[in-house]
Amino acid sequence: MNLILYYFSIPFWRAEVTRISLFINNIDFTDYRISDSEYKEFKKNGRLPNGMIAPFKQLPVLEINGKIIAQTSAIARYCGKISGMYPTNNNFESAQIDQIIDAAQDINFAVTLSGKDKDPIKKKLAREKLSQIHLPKWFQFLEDLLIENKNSKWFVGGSMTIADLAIWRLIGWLKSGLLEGVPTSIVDPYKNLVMMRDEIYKHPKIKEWMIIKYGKEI
Ligand SMILES: N[C@@H](CCC(=O)N[C@@H](CS)C(=O)NCC(=O)O)C(=O)O
Repeated sequence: MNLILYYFSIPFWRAEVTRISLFINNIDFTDYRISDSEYKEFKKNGRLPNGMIAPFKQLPVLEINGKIIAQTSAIARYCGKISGMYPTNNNFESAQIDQIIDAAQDINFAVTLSGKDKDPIKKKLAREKLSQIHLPKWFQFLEDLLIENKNSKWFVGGSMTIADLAIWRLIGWLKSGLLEGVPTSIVDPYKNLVMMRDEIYKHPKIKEWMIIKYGKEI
């Protein structure tokens, strides 16, 4: 199978959930990182470097044997299935994973919305609301789901799934300090989220990925 993932050269959850699920399970793929000039072209007409058109003119997209699939969640599920990080024979557990990935989409949307206002005062207020109300609410929901799964430190079942990878990388973004008005300590009160995150860092292939791609643990 020929797999090519197109995304920017950043460790953002939308791409990392897929890249890492493939990498740590030794599934060959091309990690195509779009350059600035390629993205300029892409913005004009949705054309990818391979000449094909992305269906929603958004990234990430995954090329599978010459055909294109878009949408983070669809791509993550596809790669989760082929890498063994998304169940193919347990509909309940797969729906449990879906609800986490959909929550990641909702959180991402709330963050993007809070940064949209051009007026710096309005943006500051939106980011305060995000940090003090919206993110704590979402983190508590996620924390409760982790507590509910008494079997393990993971969101679903007894092993790491694409749900854990997605939230781990989403949290990495939210606590990175790159988001104006969002403190780097934002996740600290949620002990189970922190434990899940720490557990991911113990995975030797994930350590290897970070060193190869980013030169350090991120
Ligand atoms: N619903 C899409 C959203 C993807 C998305 O917003 N991608 C951003 C980059 S992170 C993008 O391509 N933005 C350009 C645009 O929407 O025109 C998904 O889940 O993949």
